[in-house]
Amino acid sequence: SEKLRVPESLTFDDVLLRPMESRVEPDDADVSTRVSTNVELNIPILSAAMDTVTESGMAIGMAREGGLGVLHRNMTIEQMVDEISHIKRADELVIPRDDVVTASPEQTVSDVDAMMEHAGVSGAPVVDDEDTVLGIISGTDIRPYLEVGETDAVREAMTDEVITAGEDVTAREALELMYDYKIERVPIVDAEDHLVGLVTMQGILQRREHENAARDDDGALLCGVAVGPFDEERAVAADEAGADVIFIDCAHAHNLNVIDAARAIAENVAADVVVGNIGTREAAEEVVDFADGVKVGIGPGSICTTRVVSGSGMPQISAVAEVADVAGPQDVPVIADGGIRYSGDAIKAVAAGADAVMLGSFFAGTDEAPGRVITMNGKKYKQYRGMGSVGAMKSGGGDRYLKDEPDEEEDYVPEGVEAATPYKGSLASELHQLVGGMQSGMGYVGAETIPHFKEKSKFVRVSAAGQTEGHPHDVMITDEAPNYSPN
Ligand code: RVP
Repeated sequence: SEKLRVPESLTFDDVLLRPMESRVEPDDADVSTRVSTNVELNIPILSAAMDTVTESGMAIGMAREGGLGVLHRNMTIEQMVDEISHIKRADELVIPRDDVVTASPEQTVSDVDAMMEHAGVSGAPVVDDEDTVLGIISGTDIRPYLEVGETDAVREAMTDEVITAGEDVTAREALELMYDYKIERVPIVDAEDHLVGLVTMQGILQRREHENAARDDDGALLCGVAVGPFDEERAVAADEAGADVIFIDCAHAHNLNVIDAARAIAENVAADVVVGNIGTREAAEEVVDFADGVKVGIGPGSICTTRVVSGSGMPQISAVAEVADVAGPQDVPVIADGGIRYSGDAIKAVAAGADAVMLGSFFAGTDEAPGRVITMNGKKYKQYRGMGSVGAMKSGGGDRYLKDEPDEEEDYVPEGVEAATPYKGSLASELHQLVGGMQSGMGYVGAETIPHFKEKSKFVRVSAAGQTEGHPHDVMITDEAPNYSPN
């Protein structure tokens, strides 16, 4: 039958990168990339828009390492706006006035000590009712209570020859002041000496530590946000709050109602708009004319049951390759979303045509993911659930999979499961392994940049026997490797 003449489609384990002549050392491989038309990253990695993966803590961690976190949408618009501003302000040079903890000259020393401890700061500008800076008080001025009594006024204990700077101060100038005067914080004042902000040594050092961070033109960390296709209000709010990339978050973006709604959102926001998920050439053709990026993945996710429940899906390597065939020539970046277990899978997705990859389970076990560590049988885990699972849909994410939410729990037809994933520690060490493995793949292919790698790399087909050969075999692993665990 004609019906049974079906094209073959492939996924990660079906292929390997063909090793090629190379002079590229993995460390020298440049992994910077574009995630959407106007947004560049220093590593080609995104964390998934899932309520057990990406809130502001993860997004800050991802951007500091050069990638991008995409905030999930199981939260109110107000919470989303707060989360965006938290990310945007995380690495700010000048802490704005409203966020600066200040003391008043009449407060007692013990009172201000308690206040600073509560706020987690070790010093505070002292201001009068008009916000004029009178001095600065720090832990060392008061902590030992050597020269001042607990009930003395701050006025007695503070340093009143305070070094301040103007609003246009640069990090270098602030640092010079700190070294010259042996101080750790510089209040920022306007022409009338009114407090408008604060620069701290800790803040400057933190920025220096993350040289590879993904930042916007103002130096703030990049931030991605997921919105439902029919939630233009959320998209506009995210845009106004400073989101750099808005992800239209849908399990089947080739739904033409979704495409119409996504197009309207793209016309009404300044941020880049990435449309997904899709998995075919035909779907790509519908969106490349207005999307700033496309996201690929129908059913590859570790917690996803879409293929089992609906009988529909596209093995991920084929899906990425099909979409890239259409998006590549239009210069629209492609993101491969879901199914990545190892760094090798990530770089195979790039070889298939992706500019960046998105992962959920890989990051759900890190400290930066929301949720607490649970212990089962003496092993540590964190919760990880599909956004199409009953639990996640009940907390508001249902319209990724359904248009109308049912009233009764048994009325849900979930396309995801609720699970646990091994606890992994810090995001930075996970990313180190992931990016290092991808660079290693670029070394085997002899490509120094992601665009060159995409063009040059070739696949070989792997049989079931070849698959077995590729994993550790005929041995018992005695020490766990940081980047490998048997499935
Ligand atoms: P993985 O990295 O394999 O854990 O996959 C994460 C991806 O799975 C997400 O970015 C999303 O596209 C998809 N997902 C999220 N929830 C569900 C579901 O419930 N089916 N799928």
